[in-house]
Amino acid sequence: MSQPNLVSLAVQDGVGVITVNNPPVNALSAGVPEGIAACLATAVADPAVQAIVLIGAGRSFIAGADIREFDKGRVTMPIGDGFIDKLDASPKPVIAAIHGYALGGGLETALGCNYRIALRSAKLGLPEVLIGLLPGAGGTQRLPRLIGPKAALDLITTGRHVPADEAKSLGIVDEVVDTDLLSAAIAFAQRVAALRPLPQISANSSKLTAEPGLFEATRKAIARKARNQKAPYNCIAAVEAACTLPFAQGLAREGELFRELETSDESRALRYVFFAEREAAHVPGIPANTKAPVIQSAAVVGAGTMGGGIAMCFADAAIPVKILEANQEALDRGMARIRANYETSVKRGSLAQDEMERRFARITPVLDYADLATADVAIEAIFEEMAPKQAVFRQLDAVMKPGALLLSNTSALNIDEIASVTKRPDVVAGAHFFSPANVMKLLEVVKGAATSAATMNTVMAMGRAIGKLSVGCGNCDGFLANRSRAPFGMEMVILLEEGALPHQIDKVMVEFGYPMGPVAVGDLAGLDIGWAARKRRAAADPNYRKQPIADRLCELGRFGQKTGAGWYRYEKGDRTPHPDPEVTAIIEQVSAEMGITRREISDEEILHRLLFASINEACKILEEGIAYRASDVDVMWLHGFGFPRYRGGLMFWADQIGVKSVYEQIQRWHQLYGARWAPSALLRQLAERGAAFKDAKAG
Ligand code: T1G
Repeated sequence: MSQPNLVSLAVQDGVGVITVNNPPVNALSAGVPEGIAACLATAVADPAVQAIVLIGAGRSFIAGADIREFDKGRVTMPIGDGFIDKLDASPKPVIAAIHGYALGGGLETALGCNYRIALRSAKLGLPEVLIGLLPGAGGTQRLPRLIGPKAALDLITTGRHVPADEAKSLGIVDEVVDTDLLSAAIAFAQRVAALRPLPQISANSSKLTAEPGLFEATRKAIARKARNQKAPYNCIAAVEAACTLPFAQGLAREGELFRELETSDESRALRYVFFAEREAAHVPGIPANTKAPVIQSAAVVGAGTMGGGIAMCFADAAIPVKILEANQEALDRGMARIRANYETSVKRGSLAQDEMERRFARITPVLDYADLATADVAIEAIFEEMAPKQAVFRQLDAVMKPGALLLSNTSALNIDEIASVTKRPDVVAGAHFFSPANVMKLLEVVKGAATSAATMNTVMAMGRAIGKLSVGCGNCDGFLANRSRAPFGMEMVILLEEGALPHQIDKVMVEFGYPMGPVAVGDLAGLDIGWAARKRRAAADPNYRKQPIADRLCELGRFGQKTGAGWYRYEKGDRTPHPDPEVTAIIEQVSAEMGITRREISDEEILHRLLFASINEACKILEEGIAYRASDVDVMWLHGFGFPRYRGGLMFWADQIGVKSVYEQIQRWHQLYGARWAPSALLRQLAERGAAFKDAKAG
């Protein structure tokens, strides 16, 4: 059923202009495909119309099918009752005029047109694989016909957005203009109005010759990244069908392969993540789209690994940044590390030399706090101890201009305690970057008791401006991320004492989808860092639960990859972890000393004990209002701890198992192991209500 306000037709100088107006991104929601088909029929029937232009109102062409409608089962294929085939069959030339985004069903719509003209700033692509689908409206059949199977496979299996100029060089668009897209499209339409035959991608198979072994090679190339996933392989199979079947049969095969994915757990999880990442931008109590002052300049205190990475984030976003250290030697070391990081990117070809120089030049090393005074934001990134951090904040409070934000990169310490040494706690907040700060996308934005809503809003926006995914939360020991992850770490220690071995735990988590096992990650990060932190905690808290196995390894100088041995043994110059019988002996020795009789532990017990422990803690964090919504926990675990994206995140995955089953299992472990498994009140309530974790909100 078409809705006039969604799609309209106006005739201008013999050209029928069909405009899609479905903000915010002109998705092909119900009524849009039908509206396009109706306007097309009118334009075709109108003798005054020689050619037709399809354009989007507002900020974009069409950004694809309406992803929300998939979960409501409202998307039927062929999408919009085959409106794209009607465009393809039009007796009058149809020109797609593209600005903003032409993605998924949007690009497929444009491929159904005879010509495509784009604004230079436009982005085009078929990103369906990123939400566990494939281009199901003819994209896998038309794009290979237009640009060849190899280039089409690249776009379809990566889901990457292609800038207009590259789209032109690939042959996807016919013309790129810099301004006034509509006039250019109408002029283009008038130029081609009489040209016949009309170029029809579906009728042209001249480019469909695939080089031998292309599809097999592509399957091999994606194997590591596409582990446990189906969509990337169905994408390849669909393009293969384009090269082996006539168009109509290829379309039918595409439809079959699409339907295999539409209701898959993988796609439901990835669609959930799509919206969870956007929802995370909203902090309760701050209306969406509340304007935030733009950060024009920044300052970082501490040029260590984190400080240097944070400074690079600002420089990469073209924001000048000053970085301060206590002495020249430390400052030089910090700047040298930053330059080395950039040089690695240049060597890898992911950064041009001149762009590197531009970015490095935006970072100014200083020794005097007074040099930081005019910056819009100052971020403290020194080692994790309260007193030195408070000393930094006293200095910043003394020198920074009024209105400047004072942020701490602490990953766990109390923001209120830090803010308490300043006269402006309302502009103090946590900005917890994840290591390496210039690579990891997550920014945990921590609201202290006195932090103002305006400060929260500005820091959230600052994170997006430097390419981060900002997720807000309240203040507690370890905030949302590390506090929810800590029980996972503790359960891992206890499982090793009870009977598991490092390679067994890592095998379980890698098979589950993690890029690397948690034990091996410890060796990568360096076991000495955790050892130092444990010694500090044990000194401060006599009841602190010791980790005798890890301590024993460190006492033997086994700090991980950097010493060639940790939980695993490493060959010189090789990062491959090799199980080490010496470690097994140490583990068995410690178990014996602890009076533990080691037992066989199943892979499922390992997986569930590690993740259920954190699910229970995440529920406590939600009920305390520290986390604003369950999906924020998921976004943090995906972008902070490498949780496999196609599983949706910790809480979404738990919902697949079911709250009741998770609760009952935790109750059994509570009986068996005591207080550390005491179920959270929220978990019990959700189980009793038969509710899902995704419905869990703060407080
Ligand atoms: N469906 C529904 N809502 C969408 C949407 C879509 N396709 N795209 C964006 N939105 C909403 C989004 O939730 C947010 O809402 C607002 O628009 C702005 O988005 C048949 C099966 C276009 C690059 O995968 O990648 O076509 O939070 O915050 O950063 O083969 O949105 O404001 O309420 O992301 O400027 C394929 C998905 C679909 C593209 C803009 N298309 N969108 O990014 O804004 S499947 C996609 C994006 C398909 C066919 C198949 C990005 C963007 P709210 P935003 P942005």
